[in-house]
Amino acid sequence: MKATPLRLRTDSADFETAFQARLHWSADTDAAIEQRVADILADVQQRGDAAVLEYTQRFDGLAATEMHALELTAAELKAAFDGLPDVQRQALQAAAERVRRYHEAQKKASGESWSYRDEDGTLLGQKVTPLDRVGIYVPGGKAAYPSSVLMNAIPAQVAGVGEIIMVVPTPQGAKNALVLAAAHVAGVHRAFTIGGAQAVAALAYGTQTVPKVDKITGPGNAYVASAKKRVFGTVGIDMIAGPSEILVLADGSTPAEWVAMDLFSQAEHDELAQSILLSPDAAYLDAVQREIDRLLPEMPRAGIIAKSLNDRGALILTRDMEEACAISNRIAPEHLEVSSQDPQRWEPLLRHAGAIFLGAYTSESLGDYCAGPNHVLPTSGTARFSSPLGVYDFQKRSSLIEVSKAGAQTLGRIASVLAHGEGLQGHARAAEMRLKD
Ligand code: HSO
Ligand code: ZN
Repeated sequence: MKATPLRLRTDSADFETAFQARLHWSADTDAAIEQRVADILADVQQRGDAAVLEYTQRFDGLAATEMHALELTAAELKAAFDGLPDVQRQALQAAAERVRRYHEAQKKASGESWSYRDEDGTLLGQKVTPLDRVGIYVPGGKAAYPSSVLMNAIPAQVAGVGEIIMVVPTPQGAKNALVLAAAHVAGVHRAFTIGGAQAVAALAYGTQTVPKVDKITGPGNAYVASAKKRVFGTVGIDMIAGPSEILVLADGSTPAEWVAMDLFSQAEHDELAQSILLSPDAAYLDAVQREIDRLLPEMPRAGIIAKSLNDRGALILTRDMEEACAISNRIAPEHLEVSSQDPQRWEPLLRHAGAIFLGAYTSESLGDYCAGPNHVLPTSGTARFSSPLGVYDFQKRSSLIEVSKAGAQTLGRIASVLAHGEGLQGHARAAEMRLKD
């Protein structure tokens, strides 16, 4: 098996066309899936638990006559944690602590209420409150990631969400001990072994047993993504994540095998994942290709890696590092590694990326598990306008206004003029009544 990412050079005449073609992919929405999801949502909305139980039996082969049988108790989550080998328990806890610390800093920096007073005593401010209840979707199949449980639940917990409800499908009843243990560590309050569009519907509308939540976060397959899109508006959602992406900017100073493995690390997630290397050093691109050839046969997921690199990967020769930075900004990758001796020099030039990993030692994979920042990141160029999942996704803001008697005079005059301009007498008079004569 061979993995040969497309070789491009920015100084060639056909670069633009080839580059655009490589970036392009279609997240085609399948009309049949859309219809099935719409039917499931309507059914769960109408029949509640009974519908969820039927779909769970049909799709996951899990028979239960009442929803409580599909609830994982706190004791069960704790038992899963206690039953892990020491190393796994410690790693999970260490990761959780680091993720918690990072999100606490995030809350301190931008997630607190604030207010100020005008000279006339009028108080203006913003009150930050956590959401009452959120649902976290955890995939159960080949992409069951305990690390994602931490990344979704911990920011919710740090935000102060009252109740965190996890759903995770367990086809044929097969539970993933690490996922349950992560739920325990991350402070999940209730958990149900349900999945798919039926779980999203249960969370969005509520059933006799599953409480209705205010927001649903977490990744899932095409059915889950479609269901999340449809219930948006009834509840909040985080984002619809596309396949993983990594872009490495390399000045040639990092061992080529490190970079080859970093490209593999995202390629192994998904055949549609995208791994791109940009460097002004042609010999270095050759060296990385040699390491790809050498290392690929060692990889258990070689098939997925090869398909991802062959279909969507690229090794791009740039004129210099500045040009590499400019191209990276155009791509706005989910993960951006600056594999350079002098990463601080390039960082100011980098504007659009979900997460930026600086220097040869900062493997993206450390960020996936335990560095601290969230690994739920904007993909497919959406880093141009959106941010990592964070404490702010589990909070909302209310404006606070307390107008003093003196303030009512100044504001009343302004409001009255503008209200008359809009032809709204009620508004104008409400303001005027508070003006002293
Ligand atoms: N890199 C993934 C997250 C993840 N990696 C979970 C390993 N486990 C997000 O793009
Ligand atoms: Zn990953």
